[in-house]
Amino acid sequence: MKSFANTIESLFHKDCAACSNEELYAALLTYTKGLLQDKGYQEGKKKIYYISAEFLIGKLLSNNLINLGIYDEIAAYLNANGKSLAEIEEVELEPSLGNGGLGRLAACFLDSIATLGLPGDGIGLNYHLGLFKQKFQDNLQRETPNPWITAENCWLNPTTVSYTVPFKGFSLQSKLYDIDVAGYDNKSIRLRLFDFEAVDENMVEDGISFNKKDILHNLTLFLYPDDSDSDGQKLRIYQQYFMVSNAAQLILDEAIAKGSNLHDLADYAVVQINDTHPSMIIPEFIRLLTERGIAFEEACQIVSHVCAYTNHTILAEALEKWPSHYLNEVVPHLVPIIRQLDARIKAQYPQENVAIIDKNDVIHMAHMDIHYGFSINGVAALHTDILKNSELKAFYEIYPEKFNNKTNGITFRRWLLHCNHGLADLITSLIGDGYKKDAAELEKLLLYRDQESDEVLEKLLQIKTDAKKVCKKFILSNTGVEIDENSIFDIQVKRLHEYKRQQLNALYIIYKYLDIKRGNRPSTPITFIFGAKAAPAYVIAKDIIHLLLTLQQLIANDPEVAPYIKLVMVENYNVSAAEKLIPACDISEQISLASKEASGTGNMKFMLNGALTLGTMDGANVEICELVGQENIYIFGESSDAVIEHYAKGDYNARSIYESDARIKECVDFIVSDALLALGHEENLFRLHNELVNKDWFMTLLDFNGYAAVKDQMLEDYADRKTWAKKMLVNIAKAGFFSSDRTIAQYNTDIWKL
Ligand code: 26Q
Repeated sequence: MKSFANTIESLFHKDCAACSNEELYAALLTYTKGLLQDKGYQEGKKKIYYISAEFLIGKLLSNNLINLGIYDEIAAYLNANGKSLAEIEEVELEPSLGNGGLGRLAACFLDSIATLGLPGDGIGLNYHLGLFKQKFQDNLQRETPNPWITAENCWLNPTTVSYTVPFKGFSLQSKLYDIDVAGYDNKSIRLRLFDFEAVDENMVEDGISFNKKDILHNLTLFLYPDDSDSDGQKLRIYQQYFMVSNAAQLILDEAIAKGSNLHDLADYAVVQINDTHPSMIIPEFIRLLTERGIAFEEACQIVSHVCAYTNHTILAEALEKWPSHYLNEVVPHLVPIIRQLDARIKAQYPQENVAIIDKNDVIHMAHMDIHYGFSINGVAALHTDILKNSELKAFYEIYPEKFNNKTNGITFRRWLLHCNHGLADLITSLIGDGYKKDAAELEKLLLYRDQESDEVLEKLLQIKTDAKKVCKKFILSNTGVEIDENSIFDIQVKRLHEYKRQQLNALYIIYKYLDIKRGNRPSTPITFIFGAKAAPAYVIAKDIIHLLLTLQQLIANDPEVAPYIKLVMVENYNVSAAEKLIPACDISEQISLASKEASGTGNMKFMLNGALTLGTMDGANVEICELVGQENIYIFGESSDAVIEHYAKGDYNARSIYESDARIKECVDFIVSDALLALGHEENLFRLHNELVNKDWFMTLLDFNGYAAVKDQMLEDYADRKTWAKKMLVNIAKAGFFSSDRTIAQYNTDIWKL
């Protein structure tokens, strides 16, 4: 640790013990950045460019120390000097450059690309303000700006790379910043974030509002500004085009530098398009290639061998479609190219449902990706099946060979080694540390289940209790609420969306509340933990947050109920909060309406940390269930086939369930009971009540009884600690499949071929 001591000395002219946590963070950053650069970058003729509007990387310090193999050494050195690495980590601001699953997946993929030693770059935007910070006020969500870039002490490395990006009426000169991503025991790769100089952080007014039309000052100011109005949507197109034009120029430059004549671009570059947000890279490539003298037809061929598309959602409203006049106002030079791409398709496939431009002159970005990409993948087996057999059926019939599945994964460096040292150490003591590079080795843990090793099972339970104590501290500082580490931790953390059905969980809590009032007390106290941000313009999602916060208050104030159940809603749920919550979880809530959650990745993180899943047969839950077996997971709810049929027939009727089932009616009506109205807002609660009774688009009431029965069973099963611990062990042992190293290896074998 001499070299680290030298860094401290040269920066601050004093020794470690005399430094503040802020100074030590600065020293660690300088030291780590130096080591990352010294490692060098993965090189190769052909490179994967993972283009994404989001990279939800989270804090980087500890992860880098782990991947550099110096975490333990640094932690011990700091300890010896009376310092705590965990406390120093608090100094770092989290870069929340993503909304949720899609952005976090991109971050996990970078870790795995680097760890597997593949030449690759992530390409995105350097948003100055990440996803808004969430504050609770009067039981409502408030949004405030979320800055993460500090003048000094930041992971961004400025570069001299710069491109001109043409828009209607003006051009912008970009500036590229890099963040190094260390492979675990391997070289680094780069996350390349494009920005421009004139961004004005002072233009943010009260909350997170700002002038959406002032593109010359706001282009990279915010991650996904509220796009509920047309100015927001246009800003989004400005951002997307800025991202992909820079990306395309960079990719062509790098290929040429390695000897490409551009006709052979596919030998040098493969582009993974992360959902449709970067889809304009297809016409942009064609624009740049034709500018360089390549004929249009050949340019189409070249692009079709370079671009591959990943679909992350089956919700129709999330599939991007832009009226062509929007693109005309922002990037008019792309529109004739897209029209030509569309004309080629219409000539070959006259049916309207596969057209790029529909009869209303709206451009379907996903359709362009499917026609002009060579691979289309879903993110879990069920999701890919639904794409093939229903959502994208017409395309699957044209291009069956393009469709493939790549079940998502998570990086075990962050989601086990970093966030759960206790569990990682236990696993290492039992099966060695081969699992850190080959996650399939976790299956060796099954031996201890088969042997019914009391010692191992007890250790596992003790590690869970320890994690609950850490989580308890976090929740106290985050919310001011004190929770009981001996209670059952039931956790649902994810974006707030009706299809994810936080409202189903809330109805169960109401049922439990009423049941306790009637004298039926649970034998073990339960802590229901939520964390979720709602999109600023998503009214019902915000109403659900309001319900949860109001319920939290009601339960805490009720001495008859408070000893048995507690509800706590964590403020500003983000990656750092996830790292504290996931290791502490007993019951992992994965309760989306079957067919709606493309994969989920939180489900994998919880399983890896020894939580048992309570879930529907949706997304990757299906594969979790197959791996652990029915006896190690708690499944309920309508099947995806049945749900798809309900939608097709339009035969779901929430009101008839509400009227015919007394328990459901009682729970739903409690939302507008005097008790809740006394604490909450009439407008929000009545709107939500009305939504559930008269619409309930995501079929909450349909699954309520199944959910309540299985959850009750699960809470009862918790009491048999040994049997529960065996189930935990099986879940950990079977989690190896969900390593993003496996996912990335499959992308490489089947799609990228590096
Ligand atoms: C689209 C149009 C206009 C404005 C915003 C958007 C938009 C923004 C973000 C659409 C989608 C997203 C994010 C989607 C997302 O996070 N999907 C999740 O991807 C995960 C990784 O594959 C899956 O595990 C989740 O199931 C899926 O919901």
